[in-house]
Amino acid sequence: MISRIDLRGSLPGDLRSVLPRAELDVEAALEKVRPICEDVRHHGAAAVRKYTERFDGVAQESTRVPAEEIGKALAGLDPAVRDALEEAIRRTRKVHRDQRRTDVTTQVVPGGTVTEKWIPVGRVGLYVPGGRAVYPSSVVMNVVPAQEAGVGSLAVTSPAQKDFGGLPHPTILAACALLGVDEVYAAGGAQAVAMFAYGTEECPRADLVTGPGNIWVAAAKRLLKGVIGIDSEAGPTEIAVLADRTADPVHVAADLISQAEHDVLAAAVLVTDSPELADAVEAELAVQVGRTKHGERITEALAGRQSGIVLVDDVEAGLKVVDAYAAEHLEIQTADADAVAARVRNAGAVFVGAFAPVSLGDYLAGSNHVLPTGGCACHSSGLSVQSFLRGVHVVKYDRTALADATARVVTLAEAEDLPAHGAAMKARFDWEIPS
Ligand code: HSO
Ligand code: ZN
Repeated sequence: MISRIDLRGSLPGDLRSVLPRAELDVEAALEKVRPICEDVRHHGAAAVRKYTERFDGVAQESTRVPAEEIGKALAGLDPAVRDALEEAIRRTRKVHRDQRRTDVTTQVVPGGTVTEKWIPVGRVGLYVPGGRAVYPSSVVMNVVPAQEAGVGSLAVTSPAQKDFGGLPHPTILAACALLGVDEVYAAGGAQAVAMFAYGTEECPRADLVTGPGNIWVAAAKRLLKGVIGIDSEAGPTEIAVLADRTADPVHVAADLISQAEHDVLAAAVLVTDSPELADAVEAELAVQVGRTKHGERITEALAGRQSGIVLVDDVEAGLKVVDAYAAEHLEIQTADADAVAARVRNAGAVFVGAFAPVSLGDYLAGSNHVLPTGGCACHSSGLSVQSFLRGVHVVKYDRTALADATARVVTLAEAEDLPAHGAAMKARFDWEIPS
């Protein structure tokens, strides 16, 4: 059911090309979302509502969710879910509060300083998926870092649900209430991203949109990047497990299945130097998939070309493989997992040892679960307070410090054939270059 890739012997030079990974054709989706985005740009909320009716089957009077509906959703929330969400918020806040940055002033020369000032983004739109996936946990993962960064204006959008009177799912609304978010929209897909990018009569434009979504959301983010800031495009979930013979196949199989549960396109990859573990995990997958609720979806995900068991000679080679793969989530289940994990360079988040399954990180570790997918972990980070801040350099030089810099600036400006640059310096000194 799950394919095997045998890389024992020697590793190929272009490791990535032999590793399993789904191709997500965002480019093809671009042409479909372009007219939607244009429509929202020119016709505002009416266009958003039109596509909500077309794609979500909900006719709305307004995209904005009335405040009393948010309150009602919280009142109706299962107390156990409320308790769990509150603890998730506490832990996530604790970690993200520590990510806050302080401004740093560097004295470059006497009388000349550069301060790196961290300024929160003014207004942020947070996208929370709502198709098959209803993730109040994603509300927490988006809202908490934005709040801790000090973002002043924060709006959440989530698709309108036919079964819930055209509102977003009630647990999404309840999570917003718990986080103190009162500006919520019932809109999804490309039209929601366009709503934030261009603004409508019902929703002022935002500077940045974050949060995972389906392929239409990813395509709209790609198209509108620049009009609005984006976090990442976020493809289907991925888990890679680097394990040796000391790992428990029951745990490894359960963890692979946990992320395969998200989507038929989700990726589950085991990298191991133990053929015995590979066999045991494969047997265990069959047993556990048979018992679990979303077995069909999981079977498809595990059998897909994006999933597989990769056999390597040793943990050393395994490290090379997982670095090349750059998984969204990477579990290290080996002897001396700390030492192995310390050497990982490319992963959205690393889960170390037998007691740190990805499921913990999805909900309650305190870490963020909005992470780079599709190999983007080699250049990007997951969502954090930093995602909602801009570092602005504030430059201050006094007369003496500027005088001291003038000759060199003029030289460099002339070398670039930009004499007006040099003139702007000289103008401060009666056109004389101080020696
Ligand atoms: N594993 C998903 C996040 C999630 N899991 C939400 C459960 N709910 C992407 O990191
Ligand atoms: Zn998950």
